[in-house]
Amino acid sequence: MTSMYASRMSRTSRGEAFEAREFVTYYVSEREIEAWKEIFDAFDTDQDGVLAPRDLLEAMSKYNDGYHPKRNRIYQTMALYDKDESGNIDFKEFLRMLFERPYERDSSEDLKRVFGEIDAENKGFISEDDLADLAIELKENLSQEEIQMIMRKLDPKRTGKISLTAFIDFNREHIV
Ligand SMILES: [Ca+2]
Ligand SMILES: [Ca+2]
Repeated sequence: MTSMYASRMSRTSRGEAFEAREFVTYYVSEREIEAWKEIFDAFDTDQDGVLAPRDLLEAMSKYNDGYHPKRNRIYQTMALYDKDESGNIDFKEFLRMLFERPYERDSSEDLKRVFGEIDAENKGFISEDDLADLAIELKENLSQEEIQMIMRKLDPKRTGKISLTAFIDFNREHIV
């Protein structure tokens, strides 16, 4: 009971209340993010909002019936995804670990190609309709509201167009 309550009250590493919306991108819906946050919180055994190697070791022996994975292995895996080298994995890094796709590895060339695929009509920008088509293609059940939210992030000036530059910047800053 206590731990259920604690997970509902979960916080991010910086201490502010958790907002799933902030992590929504065009390929992960709010509902999915909430589900992953629950798993993240279950792993975060000391509930400080980040995963340290100790959390993972403890969680694994707890959920895997006493199985103790190799310590080195955990450190290695964590180092791979600890992009800001803080020594632990925050929720953003955790999502990146789950959703990293080959074409999202920070390369402008790859992102240009993805941009071109989303902008199927070669308009030179991505519109709200393009995002809606993409969501259908990826079988993500994004609501109109979620799509608009992504649109607002990528097109803060509300021009109705997402430029290639904005797209690349967004992908670098977010889960990718
Ligand atoms: Ca922790
Ligand atoms: Ca980190």
